[in-house]
Amino acid sequence: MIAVSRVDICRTCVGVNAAARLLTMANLTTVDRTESVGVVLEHLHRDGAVIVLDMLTNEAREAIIDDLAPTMEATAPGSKSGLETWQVFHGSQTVRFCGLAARSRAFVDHALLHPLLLEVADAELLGACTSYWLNTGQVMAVGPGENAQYLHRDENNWPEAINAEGEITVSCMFALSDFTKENGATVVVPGTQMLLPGIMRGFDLTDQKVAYAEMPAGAGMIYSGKVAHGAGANITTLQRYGMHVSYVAGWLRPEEASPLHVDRQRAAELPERARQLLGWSSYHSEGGGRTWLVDFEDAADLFR
Ligand SMILES: O=C(O)CCC(=O)C(=O)O
Repeated sequence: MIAVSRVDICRTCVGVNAAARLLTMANLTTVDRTESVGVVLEHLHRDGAVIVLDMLTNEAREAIIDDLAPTMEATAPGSKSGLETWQVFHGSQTVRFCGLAARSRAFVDHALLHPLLLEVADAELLGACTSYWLNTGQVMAVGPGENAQYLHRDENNWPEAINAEGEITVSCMFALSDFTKENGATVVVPGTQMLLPGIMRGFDLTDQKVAYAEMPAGAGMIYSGKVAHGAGANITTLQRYGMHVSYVAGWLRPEEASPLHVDRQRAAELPERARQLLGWSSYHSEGGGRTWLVDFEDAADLFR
């Protein structure tokens, strides 16, 4: 998840070499799902990421896996773009697909509308917007033999909108299978969320502390749009099954065009809050205009 124009910059500034991978000196904090949002935010602000156990019950996780199984089976690993930049970024052994809300009601109920994740997104994003929406819901299933992805910041999708003081995007990597250092657990560089935008050029990663988001299935890593991270290498024989969910400020264009996946009929079956997150409602700026309207009215009115 990175703007094409930033790829080369990021590769030089936070690219990871094998030596750096061995320097596992940092940790991310793991908290229970029962922990307060205040504590979750404290760790998120300090490290740029925090792992929360039991974000998904076993039942919810299995329901999502079942719903996504046909697409998982039908999707070949690797990038479909034909562009080298994206082939490198997406990874030749990684299965990726979006449109999760169209494919899985369990995704909507348990991930898109996850109460803790929405509380975190409220706290992180509502300073920069009056509402936020889904950036992307994406399967990121790292296959055996995959190389480590180069590290990047998700907010670099919107370089013109980056705000040094606050977040424009926040994410969660849900572990649909166990995440281990060996099978490609997300690599995070704690503290990099505090570096100024653009300061990463020339950044010497070997001096940094690298953490691996090792977590059991059902857990989720909530992370800042500013923290340097990327998928780890998978040296096992099994797939690491991750599911990324991110939100972005409502005045920014999301990575994924959700309403082109979730059509009006499907949207009508979903809770109102899910429809709003999926682009079936309009944006009202603070004291300013409204955008994403349908015949000058809020898109949400289509369902009233
Ligand atoms: O799969 C992961 O652990 C992270 C992948 C990632 O950050 C991305 O593709 O944008």
